[in-house]
Amino acid sequence: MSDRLYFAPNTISVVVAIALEVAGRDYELVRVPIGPDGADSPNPFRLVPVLETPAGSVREVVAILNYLADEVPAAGLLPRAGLARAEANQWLTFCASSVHPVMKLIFRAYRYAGQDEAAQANLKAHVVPVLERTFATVEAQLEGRPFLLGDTWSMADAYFGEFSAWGLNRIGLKGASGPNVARHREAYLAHPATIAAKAREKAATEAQPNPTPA
Ligand SMILES: N[C@@H](CCC(=O)N[C@@H](CS)C(=O)NCC(=O)O)C(=O)O
Repeated sequence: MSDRLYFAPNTISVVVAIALEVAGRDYELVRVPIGPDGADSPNPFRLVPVLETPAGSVREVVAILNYLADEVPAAGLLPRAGLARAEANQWLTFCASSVHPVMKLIFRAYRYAGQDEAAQANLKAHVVPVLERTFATVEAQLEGRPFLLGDTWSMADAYFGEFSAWGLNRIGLKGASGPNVARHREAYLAHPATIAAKAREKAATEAQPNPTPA
């Protein structure tokens, strides 16, 4: 039995697909509804990603990446142990707690500010500077280093790389054009696993035009 990744197009589930590509795992993509329409999502929180493996299900990007890193240590998804692993988790958690939920305040502003457009605009105006600070943190971290952990690529680079693309293309953050962040994002987008995962997601999205309640 192969892994099954419950995904939605253009969401953070692509980062788990990238990890599966790097790890060389055999996986199937199952498109599911998310958000308010996701009543039938396999995840009670109606979120993607969810990874179903022969050993059981895992959700939350940080947990899934740690699981895969331990299952396939030779793939180098994350440093194996010790301070280096802790440092990788520090950046994964930064993405999961300081970047993603803050971006969500913009993408799903109606959820946090109601339907009033002026209230949503006010929320967004306050959120953008908070996000700019997170991008400034990464810009500084990448000074003189190709990757977040230094000379060694890890899944933290893919995770932030996807948010970096969102920051540029969906939000228009100034910090997304910082030289270090821009160079890092280009490397992320050119990585063979990123290209493979995005191509598979596109094909699966076209093959499953209607999300399948699981
Ligand atoms: N903390 C979760 C967040 C997952 C998440 O928010 N996924 C988004 C897609 S990028 C989603 O499913 N959104 C649906 C919603 O917020 O209703 C994780 O890291 O896996």
